[in-house]
Amino acid sequence: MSNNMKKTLLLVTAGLLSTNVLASNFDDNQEAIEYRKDVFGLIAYNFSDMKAMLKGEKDFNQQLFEIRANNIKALSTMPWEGFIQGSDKGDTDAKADIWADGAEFKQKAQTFEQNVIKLVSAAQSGDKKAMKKSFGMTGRSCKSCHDDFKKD
Ligand code: ASC
Repeated sequence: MSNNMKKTLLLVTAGLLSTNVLASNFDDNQEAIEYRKDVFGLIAYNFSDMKAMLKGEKDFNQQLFEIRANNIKALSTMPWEGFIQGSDKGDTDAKADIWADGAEFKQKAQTFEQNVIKLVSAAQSGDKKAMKKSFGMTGRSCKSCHDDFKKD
């Protein structure tokens, strides 16, 4: 493979990491807002349950922990489709900066996706220390985006 082909392949792969925000079929802002809130809600449920297991607030169950990590991986690429142009208007905590500062938002979304991939590997390793580390990194990537782009 030529260097140019390798470069193209790399760029295409990087592009696929995040769902293309242009491809959506929502009827209006509110439908898009509800869609992304539903996805975030499922991510939050799965993440909180993992947190409870890591902190010993719930019994640690290796199989369930892996399922939770995989659920979040599947969900991690899904919210972005809901951020259609203009959907800072409606029942949402999304800041208009998301659209004004799209590259930064996309970067944070990709960092989250990448951390979640590492979280799945850590979960599969069965190594609690690795799980805690990846879990912390993932949580920080949630927070970093919320700090900039979510109204509190
Ligand atoms: C959660 C949740 C978030 C993140 C964030 C991590 O469980 O609902 O928004 O973790 O608090 O810092």
